[in-house]
Amino acid sequence: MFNLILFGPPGSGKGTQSEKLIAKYNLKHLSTGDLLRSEIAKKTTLGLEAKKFMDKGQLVPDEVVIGMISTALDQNPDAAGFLFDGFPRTSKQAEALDNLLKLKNLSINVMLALDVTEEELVKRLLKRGETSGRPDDNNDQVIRTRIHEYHKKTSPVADHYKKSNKVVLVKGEGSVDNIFNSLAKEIDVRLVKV
Ligand code: B4P
Repeated sequence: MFNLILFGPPGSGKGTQSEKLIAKYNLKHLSTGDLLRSEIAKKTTLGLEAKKFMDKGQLVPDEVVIGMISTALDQNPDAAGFLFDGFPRTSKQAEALDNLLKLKNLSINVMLALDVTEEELVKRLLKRGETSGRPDDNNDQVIRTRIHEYHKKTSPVADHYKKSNKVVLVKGEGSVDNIFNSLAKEIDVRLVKV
């Protein structure tokens, strides 16, 4: 089993690259952003609560997303591996993920971290906001809050996995295909060792 975290700030290409990676490597895609947006669309209690945070560009409370991932792991016992997209986003979530995987005798194989400048992130998100209908994409201030949350709460997650030498930085600017090839190269060298 191969378990991968695709890491990076908002707008770095996690969702974009995840779609291509799951197709090539037959991994189960677990995107907390997508899971939360689906709860919002269904107007569940969890979704309505999460929306309050997401619309402001803030992270949703840890317990909510950890619970969602725990359920998703249990629901996919036969997966060939997982691609975690947008999770973990805090040190507490990283510890919880390690523990949940350990209970199943699993672990993270690698964290691929997309490196993109802030100027490019804001440009991409504002552009997506023109068509996505996502309230967190079409406001410059909300986008800046998301990037601030990333620096304050999410970037320490990379330090957590650096301790076990699992982090690889990948240039996240350029064509989608070139970035995909760089990511695939890093996965391929690790897959032969599994
Ligand atoms: P997410 O859904 O995870 O989304 P994201 O960070 O905005 O974007 P992503 O990185 O996937 O987007 P992509 O670059 O692919 O989070 C949304 C919100 O949910 C968070 O702010 C938070 O409130 C909440 N949340 C989610 N997970 C959470 C957690 N674990 N804990 C707490 N809260 C959580 O796409 C961006 C744009 O760039 C697209 O338009 C794309 O087309 C474009 N793009 C991609 N690659 C490009 C390239 N190479 N060149 C040019 N443009 C490119």
